[in-house]
Amino acid sequence: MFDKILIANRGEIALRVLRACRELGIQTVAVHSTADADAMHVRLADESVCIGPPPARDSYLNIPAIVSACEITGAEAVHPGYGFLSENAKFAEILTEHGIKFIGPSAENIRTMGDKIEAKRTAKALGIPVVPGSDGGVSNVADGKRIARDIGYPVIIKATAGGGGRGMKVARNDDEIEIALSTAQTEAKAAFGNEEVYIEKYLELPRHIEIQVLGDGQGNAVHLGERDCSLQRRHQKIWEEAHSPALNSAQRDQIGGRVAKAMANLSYEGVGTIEFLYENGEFYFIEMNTRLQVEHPVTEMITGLDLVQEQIRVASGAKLQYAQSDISFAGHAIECRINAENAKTFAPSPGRVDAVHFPGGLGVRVDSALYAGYRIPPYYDSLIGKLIVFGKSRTECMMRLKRAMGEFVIEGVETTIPLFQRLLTEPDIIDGHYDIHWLENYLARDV
Ligand code: MV4
Repeated sequence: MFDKILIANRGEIALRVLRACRELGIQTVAVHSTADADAMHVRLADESVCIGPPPARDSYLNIPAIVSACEITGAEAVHPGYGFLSENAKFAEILTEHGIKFIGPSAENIRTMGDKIEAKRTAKALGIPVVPGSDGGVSNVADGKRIARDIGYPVIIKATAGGGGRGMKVARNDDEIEIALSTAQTEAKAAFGNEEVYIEKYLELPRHIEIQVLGDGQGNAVHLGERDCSLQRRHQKIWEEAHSPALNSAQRDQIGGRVAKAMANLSYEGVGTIEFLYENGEFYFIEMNTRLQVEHPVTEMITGLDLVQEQIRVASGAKLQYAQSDISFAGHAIECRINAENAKTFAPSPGRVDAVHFPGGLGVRVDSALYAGYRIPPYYDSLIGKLIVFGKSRTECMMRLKRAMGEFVIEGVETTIPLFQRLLTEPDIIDGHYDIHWLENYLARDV
């Protein structure tokens, strides 16, 4: 096991990793920008190193500064958290070259899944059901029309280097292909420096359901069930739950089993998430995330596993301690993302947090690095905490969530808490009847 880990992140996830390290008896090194000198993760870590000015590219994305921080402190491994360098294959390679362990999958696996066409090819070859579409990139209108007619309209055009929804264009007939293709290519070039795009059948009303996996890089892998992340606004998830209200255990076992087998065949190391669109009882692979995710706690609540400790164990060379039959699911968990934003306009609301009181009690977990007097800097994303609630059933979980949300006090900045207060009275939310477009439709009629 490692003696010392450097945490290349900030905010609640830096704290989350720090807690896992402390329980394992591992020393921690925090890194921070000048804007984060007073951050909680810096205060709680055993050591800290300032790695640059506030803009992320100069600090949290500054690879030489992070490698230097490892060398100065003698950290043997780096946990990247989520975002920032967590899916940067080059970073994983550079750490390896310096004899530092990247806590995560191989650079090769990261690179494959970062190329959305390669990811689909790999998934398909491993027996995972994918959305019907072009087998590779599409560069001209004639090919675009031929493929679209083949799979049937409507279709969606996506960037090969994309992900997270940027640069996607829907086409509903031959006439729309030309403009959709050229717009998608232009946006892909501008956003990712790569104009390659591909075509898929457009699914009109799916849910977003993702499967959590854990592998040891030695050919063993298990699935840890699914999360339903359909409630999103502009491709930002706000509410995640495990299990999905739409699945039964037979469906879960089937898709989970397939995914676990595929990851075992890849010799995948660490945690990963296979994202699907789910419509009319069928799963369609869209992307894989090769990192820990914001919403990992709902999986922890229903499995009892500490996913960050599992990441660290397999990174240190340990074999998986569990076969699939050792994994069991109990109860229901929901996570609400608390952002420092106006609950109606979603305008960021940085500034001083004057008072904080977190909810507690049975089945309530708050992952947050907030404290009274903390100044939320304007440079980073607006997530300031996550309320995660567990119950024996979804009904109990919802009752508890309502109770806990009512206890939350954050004064001095605006937060998304009022949005959740309203959502918790909506019949569709109470019943679990929602799809990927539900929230935007709700906001369009309500605001
Ligand atoms: C799709 C789709 C419909 N059909 N692909 C958006 C983000 C990216 N990860 C994939 N996305 C979508 N891909 C096909 N073939 C609809 C979306 C989509 C979406 C997906 C998940 C959650 C919210 C969404 C909101 C709008 C569009």
